[in-house]
Amino acid sequence: MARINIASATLQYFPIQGRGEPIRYLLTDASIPFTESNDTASFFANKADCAEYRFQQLPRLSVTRAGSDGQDEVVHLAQQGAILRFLAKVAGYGEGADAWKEAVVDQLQDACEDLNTAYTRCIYGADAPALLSEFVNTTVPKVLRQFEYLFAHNKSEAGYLAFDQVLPSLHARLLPFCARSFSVAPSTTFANSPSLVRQFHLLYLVHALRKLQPAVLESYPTLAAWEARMRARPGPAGYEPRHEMLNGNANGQGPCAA
Ligand SMILES: N[C@@H](CCC(=O)N[C@@H](CS)C(=O)NCC(=O)O)C(=O)O
Repeated sequence: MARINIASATLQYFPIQGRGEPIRYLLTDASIPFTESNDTASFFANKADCAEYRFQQLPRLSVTRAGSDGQDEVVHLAQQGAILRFLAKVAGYGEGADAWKEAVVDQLQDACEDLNTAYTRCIYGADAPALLSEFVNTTVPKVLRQFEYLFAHNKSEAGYLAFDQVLPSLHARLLPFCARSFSVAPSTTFANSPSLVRQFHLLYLVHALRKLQPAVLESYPTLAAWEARMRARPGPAGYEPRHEMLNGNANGQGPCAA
């Protein structure tokens, strides 16, 4: 059993919202204090070092863990989805085991990844301005119609996707105040993969899409109600983005011409 000190969390990412933003939402929602590093020079100088940057990419989450000799060591985790799932587990976001509901929610994760990939291709591609218009007018309505259906047919009582979401466990909420470290138990303790992490991914994507098209959820009442529900959670309600820029260049920061 590895003792992880979650209060030591450092998120390294570029000084933009991007793939870091769903992680920041979750850390805030769970009241986990964290340090943010935007040291991109160090990333680019060391990214070929697999011990430091497993897949040569950011975001990266670093925490301290008690080594076998009892000494603390810093360990790094890459991949946005893995970081979100890890944080959700240690923060105690869980639901009753239901393989079907879990799979329904997993669809959202993969669909968000597809949407994010399509979005960033338009943002960073050489012909971004032309691609963005096609993206906003064709891809986004197609995907949001699919999400509207998914959410409308799998709505929890409180308006989340599939599972009702409570605040994380009391243990996690007390973490900043008393428990400076705790153990990450074997996976059986966290048999259910939490669904809220996928919803934080979508929450960020809706925010990014709204920059391109301010009325983006106007035709999707279930998604609009879901977004309001998510934004009313204590973490997101008081959330101030640390970074103004959505991504690394001027594309996509404002409304896109039809
Ligand atoms: N599958 C990865 C993708 C990460 C990714 O694309 N990171 C980009 C920034 S958003 C990056 O590190 N780019 C710099 C580089 O590749 O040198 C994840 O989900 O974390």
